[in-house]
Amino acid sequence: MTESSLSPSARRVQDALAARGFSFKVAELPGSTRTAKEAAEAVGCDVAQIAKSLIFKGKTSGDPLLVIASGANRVDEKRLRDLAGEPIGKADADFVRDRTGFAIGGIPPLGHAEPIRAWIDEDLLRHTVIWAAAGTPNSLFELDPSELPKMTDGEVAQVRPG
Ligand code: 5CA
Repeated sequence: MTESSLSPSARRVQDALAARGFSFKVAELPGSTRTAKEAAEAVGCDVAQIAKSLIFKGKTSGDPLLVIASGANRVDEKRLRDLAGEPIGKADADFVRDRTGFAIGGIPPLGHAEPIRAWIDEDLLRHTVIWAAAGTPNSLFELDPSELPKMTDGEVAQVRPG
């Protein structure tokens, strides 16, 4: 598939990558990548190599908080509370769409409607390559996880329980 045929949301992610100086290429796939499991099946990798971009809500600030988590991990909200320095609430689908510009199932790690504070799951950095959502429920891009801090202005942290 050529770049010019990307859907508008995937195109925004491709443009955001280019604007930050990355040459990673967004691919729109024939099958669903809506969940980490489906994304892993679509590219033939381990689910731990899928970067889930999860939006939470800071209860005091009302701001979105982004956690880029390994597909194998659950996010410990107490850890996120400590990292963020405020109580954490769930983000509903409308909040996610309003603040990121993308719908759940395709939230990318960059290219959002506004800058979003981000934390990066340290477990993602164990891999040489990972895949992240690219704005739609059937698009991904392959990346070197060591580029995530520069890509998101995020901080590497333990986000899983334990
Ligand atoms: N494209 C795949 C692989 S990158 C993907 O986006 N996976 S995901 O796990 O990051 O996105 C699904 C996540 O959205 C779920 O883990 C869950 O945290 C969140 N989610 C799903 N449904 C809702 C909902 N109704 N309200 C708020 N968050 C939701």
